[in-house]
Amino acid sequence: MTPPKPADVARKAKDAVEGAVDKTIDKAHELVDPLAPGVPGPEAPSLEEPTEPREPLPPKPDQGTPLPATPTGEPLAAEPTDFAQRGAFLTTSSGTRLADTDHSLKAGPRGPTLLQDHHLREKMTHFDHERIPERVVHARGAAAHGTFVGYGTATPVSHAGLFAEGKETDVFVRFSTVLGSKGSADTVRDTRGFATKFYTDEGTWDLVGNNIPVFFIQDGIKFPDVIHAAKPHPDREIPQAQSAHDTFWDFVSLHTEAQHHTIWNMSDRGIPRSYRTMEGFGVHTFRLTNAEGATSLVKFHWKPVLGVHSLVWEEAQLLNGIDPDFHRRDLADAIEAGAFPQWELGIQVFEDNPEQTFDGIDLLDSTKLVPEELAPVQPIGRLTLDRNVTNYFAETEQVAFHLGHQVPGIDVTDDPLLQARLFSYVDTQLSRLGGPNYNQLPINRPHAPVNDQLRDGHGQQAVHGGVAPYKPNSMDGGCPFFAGAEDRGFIDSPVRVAEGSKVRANPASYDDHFSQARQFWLSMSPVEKDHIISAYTFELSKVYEQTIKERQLLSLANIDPVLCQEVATGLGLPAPEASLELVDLPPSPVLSQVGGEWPADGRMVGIVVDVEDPSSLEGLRSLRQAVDAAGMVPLVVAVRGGEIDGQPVQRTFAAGRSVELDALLLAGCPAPGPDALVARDVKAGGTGAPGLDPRVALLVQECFRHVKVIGAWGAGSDAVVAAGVDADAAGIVTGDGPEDVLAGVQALMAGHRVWERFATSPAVTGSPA
Ligand code: HDE
Repeated sequence: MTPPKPADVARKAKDAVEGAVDKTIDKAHELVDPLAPGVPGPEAPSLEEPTEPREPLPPKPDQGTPLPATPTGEPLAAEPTDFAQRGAFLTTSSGTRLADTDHSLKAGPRGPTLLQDHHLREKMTHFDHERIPERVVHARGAAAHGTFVGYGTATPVSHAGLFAEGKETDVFVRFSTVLGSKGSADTVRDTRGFATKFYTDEGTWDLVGNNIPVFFIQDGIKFPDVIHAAKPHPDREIPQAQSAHDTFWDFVSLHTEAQHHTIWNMSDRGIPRSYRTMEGFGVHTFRLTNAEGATSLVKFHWKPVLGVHSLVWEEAQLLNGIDPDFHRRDLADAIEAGAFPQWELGIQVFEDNPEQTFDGIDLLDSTKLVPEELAPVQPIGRLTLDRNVTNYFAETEQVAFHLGHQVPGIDVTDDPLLQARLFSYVDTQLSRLGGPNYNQLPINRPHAPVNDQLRDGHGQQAVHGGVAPYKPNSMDGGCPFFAGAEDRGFIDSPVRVAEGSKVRANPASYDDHFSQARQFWLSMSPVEKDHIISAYTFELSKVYEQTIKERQLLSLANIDPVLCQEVATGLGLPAPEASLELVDLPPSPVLSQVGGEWPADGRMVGIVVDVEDPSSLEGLRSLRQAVDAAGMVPLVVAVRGGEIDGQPVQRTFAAGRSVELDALLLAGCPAPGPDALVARDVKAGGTGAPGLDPRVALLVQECFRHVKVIGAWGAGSDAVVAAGVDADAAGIVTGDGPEDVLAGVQALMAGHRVWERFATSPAVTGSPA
């Protein structure tokens, strides 16, 4: 009998896992309201502590696990629960059933604890070692499982199997902030990581990118410097997770190659609305090889199907307190609600010429991008994230990315930033994950056979046979053997390297630090320019040293005089003249986030109801269903929790806040509730909104200020007036009933926000004040 192909076994195992999950979903949906985010689990907890022994509950319906595989990549036909706790009884780690875990073993009820208490010692020792070192950068992250499907369009430039038409590859994606500690807030101003592990059947490929297409430095040897400068000050260890402090601005103003990345951080890209609405970039130029051995240079792009969308700064700041897990929650809730986040992977393709340049742009300089207008992004596949993690530590924390995880058809270039990364990632995993066998952790296990001749070490999970882990050998029959191109071996591209003397120096092309920062500025819409001005002004106003502010203004003068003047005015400093001639590259409109239309899938829609007014509750069920059917997530907001008309109240006036929402629907005009007292809820201290609960007034005013769409009908229209916002302003949709208002709201949400409601400053529009 021919043995089954590993890929088939893997698929079968995956189907088994998904079958189990589907059954759980069905069961869950019988029991809970399927429209509510935060579905607790497949079974509601009982009020009394359960005492009847039973097996552990199955995973939640939205959760997935790493594909069950051995440490050497052999698929296992196992259930996801086979790797979780099993059996009905509490046991020691060695499987002995226990009768008690609430009391230490003592010499009498009031006596000292006995050293003999093996259970106490095991429980405490394990607990004492639960934490591992957090990542030195990108410590805070959130992740999900999914699938990548190739379009076949990359085949002319790469023979990598995962790009073949219709080929499905399991993936795991981890998003992150860079600067903050593991417990820091999600919505800080920062670059975001976008790291993807493709478990291809030709080995694992890691594409470890960011949401910004350029980097602070050109040479990896500067990485410790930029990170030391951006991390909290070593004396007081503040500020946490942000760049608004002296050492960051000291570094970027002295090391001006960082200015291009910095203006991206100061733009709306630094405060994404969600991970789902972020672009991703491989940043470096990579080298692809096709079946004939011809090479091309490429840059990778992830394009979110939902469009690129950001928070406004006040929202980001409020969210840091109100919901520090905002991005993490959004990703998990969207997947749970079935609004699966999707991106298209695309490539910009350049000729692999000896200079490694394109249209005068040095492709080995990671502080430069290639405008998409010059080299269009060609779609090569689609990524869908459809399963949440089951265990944060085992999956999101233990996943180990490495740029050296390459597969045939994808190779690296000589970019000095990329070259240093090829060293750093393995090195960091050694201390983070405690030894050299981190690729054997379940989330890192390849989905391809592994025969690496690597042996022993801490945490070794494999039980290798044979006696000859060396090459050449005859003792193990010569196994393992080399794989040439015909056996899909990885062949390093035999490209010529530039000859020269050994130097610690950059090529001359790396000296241009400002032209593309200016191009970015010139590509922005007026409202985005205003945001950039206010971000620089905010950050620099937090800097104590006057000289550092002045030095950064010198850089801004070399980007744009208006930008420099406006920030200088905000800081109360004179604006310096440019020290370099400004280079006007053509604007790249695609860099702007404003002006397009995108699907509203998974966007949060608040529905304010008045529990005292029956007309407000009319059609609530069908409205929630209509919002859900439109792919969005309804959140009912009312004066008290519980249920209304059989529909769950998901936010109370006291606990809800506008910043969680993308749009607001007002189905009533609720009078001040019994807890609308400053002593109970300081938010109730807002000024006069006659007849309207002051918390609802705040909700309306904030949604208005943050240029979100607001819809109202019936008494809801009175709430708009009572809240004191301009009912005739752009993006306020009123109508006779929920259906037509929802349709109008949804149409406007395609533009993400109602930007025309913001008056932009004369400085950026060029019109007189
Ligand atoms: Fe990283 N980076 N990096 N980086 N990076 C790490 O690796 C490093 C750079 C990026 O979700 C570390 O496993 C050096 C660019 C992401 O687990 C570490 C240099 C880009 C993640 C490391 C860079 C990135 C990391 C820390 C300059 C975008 C999170 C923990 C040469 C293209 C991955 C770890 C995850 C993580 C080193 C620059 C993206 C220390 C030396 C450029 C998304 O090894």
